[in-house]
Amino acid sequence: MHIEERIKVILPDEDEYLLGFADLRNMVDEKYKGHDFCIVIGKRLDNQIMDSIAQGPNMDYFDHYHETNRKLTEISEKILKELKEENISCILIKPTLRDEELDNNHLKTLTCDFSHKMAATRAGLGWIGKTDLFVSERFGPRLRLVSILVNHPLEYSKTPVTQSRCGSCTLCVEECPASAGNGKLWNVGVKREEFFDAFACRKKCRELSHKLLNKEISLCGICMSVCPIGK
Ligand code: B12
Repeated sequence: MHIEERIKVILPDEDEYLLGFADLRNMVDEKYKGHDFCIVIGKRLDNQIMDSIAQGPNMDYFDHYHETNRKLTEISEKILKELKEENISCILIKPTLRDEELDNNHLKTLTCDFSHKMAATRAGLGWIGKTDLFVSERFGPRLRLVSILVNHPLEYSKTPVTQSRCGSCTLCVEECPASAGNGKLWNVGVKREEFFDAFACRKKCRELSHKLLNKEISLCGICMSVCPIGK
């Protein structure tokens, strides 16, 4: 069985997960050099919980966020084991980073050295929405992502998505409490700063997390909740 097929078998439930393979040659940071191919997994978020955060985050969402990260990491570790048995060198890019894992530059740029969303568009799984969320056809933005970089070419069944499919919808832009999006449609040539203010988003996420959860973290999710795709 091909490695792609063996990875599919590891995913517990097709209704809950998206799987894609991306060619990221010339797109990964120097630090990941030689690992130019990528396995991207999206885990669907619970619809009831996502519907419940249209006005801001709650404790169910907080718990679900951690549980989803845990499940994605668990599945990724099974895949890593399979890859290592095939002598394929691999690097896991975790779903998120804890504050203590962030480098000094992060707070100045709000940018990590690897974008799961970029990997997901290159894998042909979806596009970037008007408030900078990755939007898939199947689950909309209601998912969390994890990526595994490998040094082994993969078989790509889908072509990369290079432009937004949001059309004239502006719901996430209107509902964002930070007014972080300006409504411009994304394509691969458009930089985040041209359509989305990540600093305003983070500030509002922290205000809402403090007020509604009494926690010093950056949770919100209103843009994910209001998107009509995947509801
Ligand atoms: C830093 C960070 C933040 C920052 C900055 C957010 C931002 N939009 O940049 C803050 C703290 C504000 C934040 C907030 C949130 N975050 Co956050 N965050 C991250 C993190 C750790 C890094 C993102 C990053 O480096 N951004 C830098 C910019 C440049 O890259 P980008 O945003 O990923 O997207 C650009 C590229 O992908 C590019 N692109 C896409 N395809 C292609 C193809 C080519 C060829 C090229 C050249 C470029 C390109 O287009 C995008 C716009 O320019 C990621 C995890 C990760 N490692 O990816 C999670 C992540 C983006 N966050 C996530 C979530 C869910 C949230 C929140 C909803 C909070 C919450 N959990 O309740 C909010 C919503 C933010 C929003 N609307 O975007 C999810 C998004 C899921 C989704 N459906 O999109 C991620 C992917 C975590 C995960 N594992 O699922 N986050």
